[in-house]
Amino acid sequence: MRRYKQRVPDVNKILDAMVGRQMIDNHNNIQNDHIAFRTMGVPQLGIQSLEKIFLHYGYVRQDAYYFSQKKLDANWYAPPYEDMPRIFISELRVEDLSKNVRDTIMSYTDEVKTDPINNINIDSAQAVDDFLHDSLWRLPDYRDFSQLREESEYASWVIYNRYYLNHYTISVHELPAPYGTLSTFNDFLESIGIVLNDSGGKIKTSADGLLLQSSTVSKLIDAKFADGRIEKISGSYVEFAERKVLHKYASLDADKIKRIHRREGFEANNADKIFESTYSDQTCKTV
Ligand code: OOG
Ligand code: NI
Repeated sequence: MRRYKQRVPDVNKILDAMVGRQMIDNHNNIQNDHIAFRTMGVPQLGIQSLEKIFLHYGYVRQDAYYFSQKKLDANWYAPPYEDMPRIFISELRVEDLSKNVRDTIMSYTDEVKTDPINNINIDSAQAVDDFLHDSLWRLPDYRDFSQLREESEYASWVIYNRYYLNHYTISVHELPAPYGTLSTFNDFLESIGIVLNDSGGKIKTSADGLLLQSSTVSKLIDAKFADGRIEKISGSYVEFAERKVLHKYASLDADKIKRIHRREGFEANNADKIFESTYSDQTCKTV
């Protein structure tokens, strides 16, 4: 979270304003619905590699999702305890890209000879933290980055940002009235100058109407490339989720409602649009 907060100034801006409006007492008072990571889908990396960390700590793999246009696969993982965030991991289907882009990606990922998770001391939280922020492959040069971005904005994001946290997610339904719905919370966010991803509308709603999500547009970071160029590229963003109570628990008293009574999991159509929080069509709105 320390590095994520440095990369995404919106996090402290939002939390400070939430304290100011007495939604929470302090920054640690929010419920983190889930966190997300992105990976390259090559044999020694990808979901099957990164998930080992979370499986080791007791997470359990749940549904898989497929995004044909974006050429992505994803999985989500349920935590061992209720107060821990869910995990969402996606991977680029490198095999489905054009030969040129595939070759460029593999010139980087081939530097990783074997699954790196097998070489870290997975029991050490510090070792895991270091691993997530270590370089897996050489720093990209700007030409390669631009070539990837033309075909897949996800590919260019991962080649530069690697396993940096892609987003964390504030649970909006936990907040006191009137902020406990995504529509009022979004209004609050915009009133403090936060720019929201509006791909598919600012609120993405699941088919059953029970999972509502919105997200900020990713912050642009100054990226230094191997050729010495410094360019502004997409970093990470913040997400907001409202999970409504399942119909069968509609008569429960508000103070009895726990996570198990609310809509679980994710929704492919929502996710498809949330990925675009780091895509140029959205990030250009902040400059
Ligand atoms: C993940 C986008 C999907 C969700 O909650 O459905 C997502 C990403 O941008 O890597 O976060
Ligand atoms: Ni998410």
